[in-house]
Amino acid sequence: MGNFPMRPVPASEHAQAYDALFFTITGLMAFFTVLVVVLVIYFAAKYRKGSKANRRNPIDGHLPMEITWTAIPLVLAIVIFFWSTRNFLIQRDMPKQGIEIMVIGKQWMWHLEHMNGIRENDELHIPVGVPVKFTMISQDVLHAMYLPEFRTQYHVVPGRYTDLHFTPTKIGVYKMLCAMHCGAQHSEMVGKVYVMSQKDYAAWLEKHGNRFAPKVVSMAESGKLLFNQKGCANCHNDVNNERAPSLVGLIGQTRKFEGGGAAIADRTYVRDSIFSPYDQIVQGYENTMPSYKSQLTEEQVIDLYEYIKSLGNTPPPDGKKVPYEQSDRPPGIDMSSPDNATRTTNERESASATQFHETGDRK
Ligand code: HEC
Ligand SMILES: [Cu+2]
Repeated sequence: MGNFPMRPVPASEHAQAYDALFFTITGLMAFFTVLVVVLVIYFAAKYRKGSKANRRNPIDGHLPMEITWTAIPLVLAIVIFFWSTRNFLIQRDMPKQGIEIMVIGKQWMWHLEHMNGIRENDELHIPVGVPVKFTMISQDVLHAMYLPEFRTQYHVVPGRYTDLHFTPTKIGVYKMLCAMHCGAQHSEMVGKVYVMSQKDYAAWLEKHGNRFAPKVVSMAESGKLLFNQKGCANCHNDVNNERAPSLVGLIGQTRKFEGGGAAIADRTYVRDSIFSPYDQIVQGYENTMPSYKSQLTEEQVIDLYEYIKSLGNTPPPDGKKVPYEQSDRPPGIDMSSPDNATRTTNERESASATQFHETGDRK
């Protein structure tokens, strides 16, 4: 079957499992089609009008036969059901370990980001034999990440994170396609996945895998930069203060809201908090946080999430608020960059004044 020209090379663990099921179903279909067609033709010929076939003792009921032709397909259908359900569940169950990749679909390209900050467009470099996990979101319309050689596909939706995983088993260059008709140049939304040996991958990482940028900044570091540049630090810092709750240890916590309701702070929650902060107001606070919908891209929101996640998982002290002046800057990565790490309290104060001014005319 290795060179069967009608299918893409199987290049992942799932591809083997998928093909086994696919060819079993196709084989069964072919078998029953041939069986039925041959019998129809045979009996049509044998009992055609005027033939000398023996027509005595016509049978108009045969219980064992009916049970047989009901039971066999039933058993086959049930086996196929459980087999495909098992394949599906394995495919949808994200592995704990593995390489995490952020995927942003936009008309008409794939933008991919590695956790260490390497960014790629319409190209992805990964090592063989290691699980790869995608977290995906669209910046505009519906797309679908489709990797035929890995036999996997999943929707990439605006406003919602979806995921997908595969473990490449074969070194090579494979296709990355969009399987959702997403506009005029949909057919050009094509990329390549480079599956490399562990050694080549290490060498690729060494060069930062990037021909253009001399220095790569990790996602969490870019998140921290943004956090300062966009004025988040004017309200949020390392303790719950009068202006805003601390984001230290936020990820994974259950947040209670004003007016009831609660949610676990995950990637989606952070995105919602940034893009539509008025929908859920954290208990004890007011809706003073402006929406950053028009100011931040999906990519930046992902970076901000990684930064907040990097702030550890000790939950912030409950409920207690300190005056803003007594709170400190957010901890985390030491950027030791002059314009970020060493801004004085005074500068921060004036920056926050601008921020509050700007938020005055929000809807
Ligand atoms: C003007 C002050 C202010 C600014 C600036 C601000 N926030 Fe907030 N933020 C708040 C307040 C107040 C809350 C709690 C009320 C709410 O849920 O809207 C909050 C809530 C949040 C939450 C949910 C926190 C939780 O404890 O559940 C996140 C995440 C968040 N902000 C991130 C950000 C990011 C990222 C930025 C910068 C892009 C930012 N904020 C800028 C005031 C601010
Ligand atoms: Cu698309």
